[in-house]
Amino acid sequence: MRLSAAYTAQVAVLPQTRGYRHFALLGERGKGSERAVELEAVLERQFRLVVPLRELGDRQLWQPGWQQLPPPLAMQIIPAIDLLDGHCVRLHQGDYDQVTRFSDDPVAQALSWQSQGAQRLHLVDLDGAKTGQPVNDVAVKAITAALDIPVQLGGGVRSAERAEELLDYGLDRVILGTVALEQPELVEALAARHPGRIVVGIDAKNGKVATRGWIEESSTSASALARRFSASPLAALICTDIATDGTLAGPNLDFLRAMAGASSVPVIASGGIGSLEHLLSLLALAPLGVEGVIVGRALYDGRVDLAEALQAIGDGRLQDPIASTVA
Ligand code: AMZ
Repeated sequence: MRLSAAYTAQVAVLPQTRGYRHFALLGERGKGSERAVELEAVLERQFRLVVPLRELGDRQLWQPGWQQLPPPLAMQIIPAIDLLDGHCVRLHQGDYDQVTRFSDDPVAQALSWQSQGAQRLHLVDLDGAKTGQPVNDVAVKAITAALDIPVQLGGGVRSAERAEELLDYGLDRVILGTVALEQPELVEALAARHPGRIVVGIDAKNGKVATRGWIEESSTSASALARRFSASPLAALICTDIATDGTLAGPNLDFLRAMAGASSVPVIASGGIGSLEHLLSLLALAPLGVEGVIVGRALYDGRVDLAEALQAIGDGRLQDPIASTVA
């Protein structure tokens, strides 16, 4: 977009509009609706007005132009509901002996995250992950029916038939962990049949893939498994660092960086979020392909306020790129 020479930029700065600061425009010839159209353009969030430095000394010569801004760094924040015997729980480092129960009403909990602005919900059937059999389908179906936002589920999905049954329930995405390690070709075939709806869950203990409720450890490295799927039409890789999961100690950024580097499939980070600062620290990985983060315990115990977090790092986040891009 190029601005007509009939307009000059005024030094006065409009107070931040939709998160950006903009120069006001004065139309020297343009008046009324013509000027209003130009002003409207000024307010478009993906552009900023630039004035060549050499012209700054002489206000009459200003030839303002427009520069497209890079897309703002943002990340999807996905609240997690882990289901154990019909209740909402969190485990510490995935240990089924260290359970904190947060709610006995999973549908109410899911609706609460939705009403606080969540754009997607992450469900885990913890019984399913451990036993390979679905145990929490009543809650899963009720949540999927009650919510308007897309819902994804992992835990115990060990066959193509089961994955398709879940998609038929109305789930937006199905996550496969154990099967992705043991029968990767099954996951690839599913992804080819349902592009953008199959997710691989890579759960890593000391860099190696863990399966079956994180009870079994393999000798396959998490990044090798990520590479295995780098050309598949998967919706995402959900990458969990088991050592940090449920600890609130902060995400393992090195692990996530390695996972994002191993595959061109978008990465969703999982594990360790305990504060807004932890969420902000993930933004540095957004350009590498980390597009979302799953948050559990920190939301339940109030350390992270979902609405505040969405404003800070979500899609509609406020930021002022002028301050950070002007040299
Ligand atoms: O907390 C745990 N012990 C746990 C957990 N959260 N075990 C498995 N899972 C999740 C994985 C993945 O989303 O993060 O279950 C899913 C994998 O299940 P499966 O049955 O495909 O391996």
